[in-house]
Amino acid sequence: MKIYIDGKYYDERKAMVSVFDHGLLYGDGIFEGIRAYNGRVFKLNEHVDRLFFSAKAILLSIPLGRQEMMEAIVETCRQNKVREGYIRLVVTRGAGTLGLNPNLCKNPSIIIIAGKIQLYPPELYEQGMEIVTVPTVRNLHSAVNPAIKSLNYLNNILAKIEALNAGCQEAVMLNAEGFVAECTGDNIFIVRERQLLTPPLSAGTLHGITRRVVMDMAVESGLLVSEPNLTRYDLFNADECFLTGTGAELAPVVKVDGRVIGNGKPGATTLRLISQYRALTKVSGEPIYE
Ligand code: PXG
Repeated sequence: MKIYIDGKYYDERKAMVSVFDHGLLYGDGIFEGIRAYNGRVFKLNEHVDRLFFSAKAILLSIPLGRQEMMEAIVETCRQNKVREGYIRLVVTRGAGTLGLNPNLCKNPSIIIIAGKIQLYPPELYEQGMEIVTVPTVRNLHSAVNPAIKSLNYLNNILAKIEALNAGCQEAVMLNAEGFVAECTGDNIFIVRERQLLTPPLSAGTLHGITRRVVMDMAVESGLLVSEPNLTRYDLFNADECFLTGTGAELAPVVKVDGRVIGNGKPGATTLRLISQYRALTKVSGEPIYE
């Protein structure tokens, strides 16, 4: 595999960053997880936009423009002959001193890895998954804003550990007020009386790109879509529940904290949205090979 680092391609054994990089020392940096389907990079513009918004929020100056960044991503796919896969885009603060001061890190580093995706097993999409609420609360807006896709994922990793310890693959994270925020690497939706509901961004959720696509698809197919604050009670009493994310796509949920959702099987609306989403990923995106 050839890894892009700051404009050059390195064999994966030689792709290295400094131990003084603040991305490593402090989690000071940002990232994106992007998918390629059928020789196209899905929602490339949206991912690059979100990367630049994250950068702005942490006062990180990305040494490439948006267009150059998109070209670097597509070229890294070409270098690795990727048609289907997962692209990890990372921008770190760069090498500095052992102190926190980011101003001493003169050169932010850009890393692009285009490889294979680790998917949930196919049975999970047929049978649905079980998730649990965990004790670790989602970061506050006034602390590390959850809208920033930062390299500091410890909040989510702690929640993931708690879910795995409970025998589940994903965790529902609540915010400090007790409202549902999101999962560790996915946004969450419920279907109730033909309406699609998902927590508002103000509840402490990432501006998920899959979330946006699903909301747009749902509106187009005549569903009512809204973003009210949701509680665990709303999840328990939903007709259907599913998660969205670049990796998971749409993953049906059939049990939350031991409560069976709907009839305990992936719901009709969820299944319809899954097939609509899959159809879209096959035909839409930035072509890698002209
Ligand atoms: N919430 C969080 C906290 C995320 O990290 C999503 C929601 C879904 O957003 P998108 O834009 O992908 O629809 C994410 C992103 C991985 C991986 O390796 C995936 C994410 C984060 C970190 C790693 O699969 N999901």
